[in-house]
Amino acid sequence: RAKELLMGVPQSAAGPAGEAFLQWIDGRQVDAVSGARIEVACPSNGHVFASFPASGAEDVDRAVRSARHAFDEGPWGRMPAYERGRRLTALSRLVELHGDELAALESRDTGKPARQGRADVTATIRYYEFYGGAADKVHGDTIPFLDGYTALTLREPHGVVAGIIPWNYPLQILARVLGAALAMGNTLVIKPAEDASLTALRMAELALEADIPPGVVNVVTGYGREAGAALAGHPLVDYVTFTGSPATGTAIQKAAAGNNRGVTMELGGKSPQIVFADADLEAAIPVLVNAIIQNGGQTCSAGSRVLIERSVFDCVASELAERFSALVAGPHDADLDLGALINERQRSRVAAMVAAAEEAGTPVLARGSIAKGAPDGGYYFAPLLFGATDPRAEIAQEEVFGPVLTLFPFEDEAEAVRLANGTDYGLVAGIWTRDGARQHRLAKRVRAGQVFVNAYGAGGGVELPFGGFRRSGHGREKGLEALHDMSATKTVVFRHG
Ligand code: TXE
Repeated sequence: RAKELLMGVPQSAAGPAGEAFLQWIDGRQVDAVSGARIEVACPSNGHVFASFPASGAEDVDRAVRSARHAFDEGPWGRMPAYERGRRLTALSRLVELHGDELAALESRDTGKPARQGRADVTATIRYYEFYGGAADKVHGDTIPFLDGYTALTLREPHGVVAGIIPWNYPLQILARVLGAALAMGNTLVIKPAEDASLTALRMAELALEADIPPGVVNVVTGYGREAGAALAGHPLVDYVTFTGSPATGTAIQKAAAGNNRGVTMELGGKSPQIVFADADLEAAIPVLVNAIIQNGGQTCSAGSRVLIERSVFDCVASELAERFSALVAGPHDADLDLGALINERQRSRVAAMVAAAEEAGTPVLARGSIAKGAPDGGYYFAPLLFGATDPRAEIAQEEVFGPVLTLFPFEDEAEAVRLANGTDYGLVAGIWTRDGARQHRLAKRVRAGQVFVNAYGAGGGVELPFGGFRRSGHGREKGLEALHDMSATKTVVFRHG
C-alpha cells in the first residue's frame, strides 16, 4: 500500500551528503518548497551522512491543511475506535519488524549507545501497543440530571494536533504523542527536532504501511524558529503538545494563545533523589548513577541532584566517585556507558555550566573518561561528579542536560523536603528509605509529577502518567491520562418527549 502511494514521487536517494530524506505530507514524500536542506552529522564523529528538508511556513501550511482535511473529511475520526486501535497495534508490529534498522538509525542520528537505541525501540513498540489497546476503552459518563432528561458525556478528539518533538528521545517521544493523539481520533502534524528528524520520517512511512490513512500523520521537518513557530501559531491547529526547553515552551504557548488553543507542555526537570541513612545503599548506588548517565544525561527525567543524609554522605559520595571514575563515553557503535552529546552547542553549554561551578569552588569528586580513539569530531563530555554543592548555584538550579551529578548533604527529613522542592522544576523524584511511614510522607510532600520509592524509573513505563509541576510544565502524557489531554469532553442533554 505504501509502495503504491509512493509511485511517481521522489524516493530517498544517496547523494554526496549521504541519503537525502524527504518529509511526509498527505501520504507523500515531498521536499521543502524552497528546496533548502538541513545536513545531518553523526554526533559520534561529526560526519555528515544525510540531509532532510528545511521547511518554512508554506510547507507547514500544506501539512496542517492535509491533517485538517483528513480530520474533517477522512474516515479516521469516524471509524470505530477499535479499528483505530488495530492500526496502532499494526504499527507496533511494524516497529518490531524494523526494530534493528530503527535502533541503528536512532543511535547514529543522536549519538546514543546502540543499547539505548534498542531500548528506545522497545518502548516505542509498547507505546503503540498500549494506545492501540486503549483506543476503544475510553468513554464518557451518564450523569444524573433533572427528571425528564438524560445527560451524558462523549470524549471527542480535538481535531488537528501539532506535536513539536525534541532530539533526546525522538522515537519514544513521537510514539507517546502519536499513540495518544491517534487513539482518540485526532490527526497530526509532527515537527521533529532539527538535530534528530530521521526516525520520525521513517515512522510516517510505517504509519502508512499500517493502513493509517494519508494525511493522518504528517511529518514536516525544519528549524524551530521557522517550521516550529509556524506550526505552533497555525490557526487550523486545534491543540499543541510540546516537549523541550522552558524558554521554547513559553514561545510555543504564546503562539498557541494567539489562537486560544490548548497545550500540553513537558519542559524538563532538576529531579532529586533523596537517600536516607537507613536506605538499601547497595540497591540505590547503581540506580543513582544510571539515572544521570542514561542518554548522556540528556533526559528530561534525569536524576541530576542526589540529596544524602549527612551521616552517610561520605560513604555514598565515595561509592559514587568510584563508579563515576570508571565511566567511559564513546561512539554509539562501541556501546559504552554513554555516547556523545547531541551537538557542539550542547557540549559547550554543559562545559560552561561545569566551569562556572568549578570556579565557584564546588569540589569535583570524580571524572569519567572519553574512550581512547574516540573520533576528534565527536561531541563527547566526560561524566563528572560534584561533591557538596551550594543549593543556590546555577548548577543546582538549572537543567544541565549532560552527565553531571551534584550532591547535597541534609540533616533531617524537613531539610530533605526543602532541598528537593528548592528549584523551580518538579518532574520526577526518588526516595530511598526503609521507613514505611516516611516513604508515604515524602511521596506526598515532594512536588514532582512522578515519585519513585526505592527505585527510579527515569521516566517510568508507558502506563504511568508523566508530566510536571511549575516550570516542568503542565498536562500529562503517557498512560491513560494522556488520552484526556488528547480529547475534549462534550456534554449532551436529551429532553424526553
Ligand atoms: O531545545 P528546544 P534545545 C532542554 C535542555 C537543553 C535545552 C536546549 O536543557 O539543554 O532544552 O535544547 C523546536 N517555536 N531540553 O534548544 O529549543 C525545536 O525545533 C516552535 C529538555 O534543542 O526546546 C525542537 O523541535 N518550536 C527537553 C524542539 O522545539 C521551536 C528536550 C525542542 O527544542 C521553537 C530537549 C519555536 N520558537 C531540550 N524553537 C526535555 N524536556 O526532555 C525551537 N523549537
